[in-house]
Amino acid sequence: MDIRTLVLGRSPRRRLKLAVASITVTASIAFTTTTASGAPTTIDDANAAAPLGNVVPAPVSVQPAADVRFYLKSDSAIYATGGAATDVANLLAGLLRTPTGYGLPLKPLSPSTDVRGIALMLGGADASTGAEGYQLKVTGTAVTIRANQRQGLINGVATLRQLLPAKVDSQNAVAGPWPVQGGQILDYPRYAYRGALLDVARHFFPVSTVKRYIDDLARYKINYLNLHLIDDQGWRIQIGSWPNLTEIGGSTGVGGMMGGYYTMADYKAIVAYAAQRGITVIPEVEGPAHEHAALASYAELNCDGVAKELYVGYTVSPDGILCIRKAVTYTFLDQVIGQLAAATPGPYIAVGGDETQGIPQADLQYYYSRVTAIVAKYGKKVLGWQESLGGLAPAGATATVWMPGLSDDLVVTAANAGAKIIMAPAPHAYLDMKYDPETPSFPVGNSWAGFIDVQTAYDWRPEAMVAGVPPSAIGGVAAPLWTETAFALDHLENLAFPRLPAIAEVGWSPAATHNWDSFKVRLAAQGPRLRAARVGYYLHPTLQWPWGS
Ligand code: TNX
Repeated sequence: MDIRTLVLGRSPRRRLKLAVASITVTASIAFTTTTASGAPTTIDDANAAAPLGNVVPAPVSVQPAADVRFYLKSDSAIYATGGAATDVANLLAGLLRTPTGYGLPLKPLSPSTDVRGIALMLGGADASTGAEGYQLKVTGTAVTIRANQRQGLINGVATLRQLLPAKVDSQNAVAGPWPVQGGQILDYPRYAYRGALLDVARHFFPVSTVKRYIDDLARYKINYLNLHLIDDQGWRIQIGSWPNLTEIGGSTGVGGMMGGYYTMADYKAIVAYAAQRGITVIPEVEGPAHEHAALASYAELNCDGVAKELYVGYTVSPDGILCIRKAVTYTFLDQVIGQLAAATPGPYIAVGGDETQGIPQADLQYYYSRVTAIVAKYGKKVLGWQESLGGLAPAGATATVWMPGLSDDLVVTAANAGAKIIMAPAPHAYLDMKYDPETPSFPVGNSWAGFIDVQTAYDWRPEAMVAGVPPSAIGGVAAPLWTETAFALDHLENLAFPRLPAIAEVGWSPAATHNWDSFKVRLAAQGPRLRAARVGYYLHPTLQWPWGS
């Protein structure tokens, strides 16, 4: 597919669509006071309980009880059955104390407890909830979230936050009331892998920015974060036995800007912060391409024994390929992967493997067999990009498709032989693409995979991306945020929101609930929440954003 034709061919139609949409939005602001979903459009509505189903991603099943209301009050408590439930209760209390100004003490929960507030119960949930699902029940006196595993309680908490009025995201104490609509929700994910990727290599971002992005992701039940720690333009993780990687390789970034790196302690802090919020960090060690920063840091890693100049270009370095047949390459990878594996409780190490076109297949196979053995030695599983499927043993491998059409034969063969496939198709899921030619404004945003408006981010089916991949081989979806053109938190958030929630819904919600007309109303209702939380987002003109957005 010629990507340039696609982009140029779409733009006149898109302009027309945007023009029509902005007329509709203007009209709705002037004349409408309620939307079909009941999303708040006036100041008074913003204090109301959200309709029970007004959640992103859409839950599996919602049964509202029209006349029932729960109110969180100053004397409410948060109850938990101990252990992991108490950890999650702590997380919830931390989220609710600031906006409500209430004490919300934590109390133990037993079958005889008279609950006046919110109860988190581990165990006894419907079997359909699986490892990550939950049941949420709202009566006049209690909100009860029940799950069989910790992850399910965390997901239930993410839902409850969206059922409280939007002001629950305020950064300071605000007046109640704090109603929640009565009824029941039963919910669990369609796919076990709902990933995001943050590129901290092209431009380095401080720990505080990564934590903030983790907070943003957790709202939408994202459960994996691929931290892209290494690329041509920068090496971002301190490796004890190889200090030049960060001293030299971490000193710069795209355009020579925003160098920096994480110490192992920083990395562990990020991993722990994410884990508390239900997100498993996957460290990514690129290779054999995209390794220019390492080759600039150590002469001996180069085939000719000469260290390269640092690379600060925008695209992939043509010289960033590891010396595949040199023994020291694998001593190096063993130590890097070993140290990262020791600091990573999650099951995956991402081994990169993209943009290896031009490297002989035999070399690629040799490289992947060595790297796979190293990852396995440290007790982890490999996650690669689609090109790596030519070299990875399919059983036990997981690979991400970023460009349907690029290597479909490899993907189909591997998927049929047991590999798990994650779908992150660039024309739908690459958050670094612009929304339209002017948004975000220059210099932020790419367009090589097309412009991605909110509907394009939402309207795609993982099972239809690569013909011949059995639906059972699809492990999930991912939303990468590459940062060649993004270098501030504000850039990251305005690219990710509101498209990331769209991709999160594709990954979480049953295919049967997929409906743009319903989604766009639920998504727009996130506006006042993101605004209150001071999360940057693009007020995309095709959505009818309610009051407070
Ligand atoms: C392609 S996707 C890349 C990245 C770039 C991205 C920019 C992939 C596996 N490779 O290295 O950052 O495009 O959109």
